[in-house]
Amino acid sequence: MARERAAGGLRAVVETARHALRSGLGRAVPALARVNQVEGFDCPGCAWPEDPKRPHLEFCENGAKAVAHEATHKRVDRDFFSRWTRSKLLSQSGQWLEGQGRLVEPMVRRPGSDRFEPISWDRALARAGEVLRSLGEPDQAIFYTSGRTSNEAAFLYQLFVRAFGTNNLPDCSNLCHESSGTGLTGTLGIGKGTVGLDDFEVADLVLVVGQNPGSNHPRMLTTLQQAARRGCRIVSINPLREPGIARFKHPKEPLGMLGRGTALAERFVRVRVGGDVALLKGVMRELLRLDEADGDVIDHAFIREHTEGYEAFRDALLALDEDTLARDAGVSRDEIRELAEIYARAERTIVCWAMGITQHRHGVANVQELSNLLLLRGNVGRPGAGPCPVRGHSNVQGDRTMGIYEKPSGAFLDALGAEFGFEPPRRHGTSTIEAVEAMAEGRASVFVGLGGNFAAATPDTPRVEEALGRCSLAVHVATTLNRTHLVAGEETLLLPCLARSERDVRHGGAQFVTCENSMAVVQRSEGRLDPAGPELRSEPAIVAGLARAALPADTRVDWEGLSADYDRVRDAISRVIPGFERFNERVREPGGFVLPRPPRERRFDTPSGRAHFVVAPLPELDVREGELLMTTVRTHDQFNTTVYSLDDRYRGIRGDRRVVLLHADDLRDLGIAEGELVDLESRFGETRRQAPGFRARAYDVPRGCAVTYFPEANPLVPLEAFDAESKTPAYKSVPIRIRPRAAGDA
Ligand SMILES: Nc1nc2c(c(=O)[nH]1)N[C@H]1C(S)=C(S)[C@@H](COP(=O)(O)OP(=O)(O)OC[C@H]3O[C@@H](n4cnc5c(=O)[nH]c(N)nc54)[C@H](O)[C@@H]3O)O[C@H]1N2
Ligand SMILES: Nc1nc2c(c(=O)[nH]1)N[C@H]1C(S)=C(S)[C@@H](COP(=O)(O)OP(=O)(O)OC[C@H]3O[C@@H](n4cnc5c(=O)[nH]c(N)nc54)[C@H](O)[C@@H]3O)O[C@H]1N2
Ligand SMILES: [Mo]
Repeated sequence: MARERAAGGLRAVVETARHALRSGLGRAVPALARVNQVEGFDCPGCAWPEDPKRPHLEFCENGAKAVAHEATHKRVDRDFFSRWTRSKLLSQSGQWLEGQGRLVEPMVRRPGSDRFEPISWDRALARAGEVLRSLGEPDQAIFYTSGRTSNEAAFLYQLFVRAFGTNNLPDCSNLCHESSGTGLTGTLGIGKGTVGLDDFEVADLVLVVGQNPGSNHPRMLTTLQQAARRGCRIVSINPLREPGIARFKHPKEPLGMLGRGTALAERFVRVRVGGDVALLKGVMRELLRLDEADGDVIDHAFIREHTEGYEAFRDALLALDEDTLARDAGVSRDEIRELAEIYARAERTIVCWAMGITQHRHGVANVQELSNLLLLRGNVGRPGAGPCPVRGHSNVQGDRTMGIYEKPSGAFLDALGAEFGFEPPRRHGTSTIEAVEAMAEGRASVFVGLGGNFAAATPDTPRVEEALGRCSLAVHVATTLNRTHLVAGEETLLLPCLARSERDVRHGGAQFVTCENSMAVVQRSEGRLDPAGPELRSEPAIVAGLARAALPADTRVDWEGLSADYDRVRDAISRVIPGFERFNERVREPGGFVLPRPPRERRFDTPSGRAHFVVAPLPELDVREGELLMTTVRTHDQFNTTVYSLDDRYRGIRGDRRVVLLHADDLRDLGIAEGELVDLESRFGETRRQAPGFRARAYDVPRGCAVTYFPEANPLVPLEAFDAESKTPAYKSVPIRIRPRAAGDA
């Protein structure tokens, strides 16, 4: 199957239309017209910002799929559940479950029962409250959040959870950019990126590291296209030469569909999986040499004035051996030298990164090396330069800003307690990985999920499913059916909520919510479609209902009032969270407002007030003879655990997601034929995990590496393999062995 030469183009338009048709055009088309419009709703896809200068161009093929998926005409209602018991549903794939349509009424599965039955909202909420109140300790409950949740729902949720008495607020960020937050807080004193779209208008180099924007942030291609047309250089650092960032045809430009499209990345540095620290150290060592030779490469004035730790950093770097670095990076010394020269010549550099950087046991080290790289040339706090961790879910960054965090700061808790007249708990709560451990060990017995698909998104699928299954109760606030809803809890409550694209009318009238994108812009989002069913409730209303059922009646929080009129939630936010002053007023201005990011003015909120150079250790990749280092990636046709089809169009792989991609020479050395069915076995220390029945495919992957898809390969990712500081799972560096299927295995 041929790979695509350019992202976007006519094919993207065809695919969009096809997907809309599958979901029933009636609801999808008006919905698409409203995505990311000033008067519309925030795209439920990724967190890339919309360009205020191009408001009518801003939706993409994959955003359209996300909208069409929630605008489907299909319904998972009581009729559906009368036909489908839990055991029958358990044998269906995740793609099939998601494809059954929208959840439209509250359902319960009672202990010991195989059936989901309808239940009224009052009784469902009362039951959740009853079980939560019966717990000996508030820490016995886990409250997970996925990143589609609005600021308003997230704020109410963390308030409820803390008033209940715990900081057990794990979220998908723990699986995603936690390494970025932890790494950047240590180096720059801020947990998010510092650049805006305007910086892309003046940058002269953009490094795209461990990211596949063609599939996962398609609107970023428009930004890169504009930059490339002005002569800005784009370099991709990635084991794969992702076709989605090689060339781009803008689907909305009159001539964009035809021709070859704009060349985006001019250079692909094919680092080996897990080799980024070695590569970046090699580049920075070369920069020191160039500076010795020509001067003017290292920004010594910036380093003197604004940073600390430079001497120790430089000395550690000089002590490293260049050949070792090149070998660990899996690239030649010449390539390292050339990359260093490109960077040294660029006046203004932006570094973008995503999961290829964060999801390693050395995820924080990766992020800190990127920060070191920027600091060396003073590429922080001036136009056209800076770090740009590209977020995943559309409001994952906002959820964290709202306090969805297991390790909240004292200042945040003080402000929250003062606003609502209670003493929030100070003990840290569980991250996502720690939540699995707590459930597995019986320390936690209630799981509440505000969106997401915990069982499929986390590592070590069978172990996580077992841990979830040990809970006495699971409560899921969700739009569509997924595996977690089936495996969690002896008793299960399914609470169906409105989707982002749907109208939300409360007692206080029509409501809008707000989201924060990857560049810290806070904007309003107002759903316009008719709700998928009359019983659906908004996330803020459901959270308020849970709070009223679970908390003692005498709390000072006016849950009813807050969830009736989201302006009241925003007023509370404006008093609790810095940067949200006059929230209601400013968010009503077109384009919303931008949250402060002090490093833009070279102010660093670290103990010393300076940015830090960090000496990150060179990771020891634990790969033995005969093993490959596996990374797991998304295809072009999924949104995380929601799989739309079995195709991965840009990479030219169709009709199968249970594949393992490796270099043709590795295939040959292993004695495996192209297309052969193989079993995979991963190793952590001496423990092994198996996943049977993957099809081996030759692909342009660096030698010694293997690529599989998320979530099919998650049973191979060990729960214990995570970054020590950020607890981000090492989804992108798992040592595996590949074996031909034993004779007799079908
Ligand atoms: N359509 C769509 N959009 C999405 C999503 C989706 O599933 N579908 N998911 C959303 C979410 S939550 C997120 S977090 C983002 C994810 O967006 P991305 O981070 O772009 O997604 P991934 O496919 O996980 O992997 C990114 C890239 O990392 C590379 N890579 C793998 N290992 C390494 C390594 O060791 N080093 C380097 N340098 N690169 C490596 C892979 O080849 C791949 O190109 O997208 C968001 N947007
Ligand atoms: N192997 C491997 N595993 C990974 C990754 C990887 O790269 N490799 N990436 C990780 C990353 S970056 C992330 S972010 C996580 C994602 O982890 P999650 O965020 O937990 O997973 P999603 O698949 O995004 O969740 C999909 C579900 O959310 C629900 N949903 C959708 N829209 C809404 C809504 O508006 N409201 C509510 N309440 N529910 C809604 C639907 O029921 C849907 O089934 O996965 C992680 N897992
Ligand atoms: Mo993510």
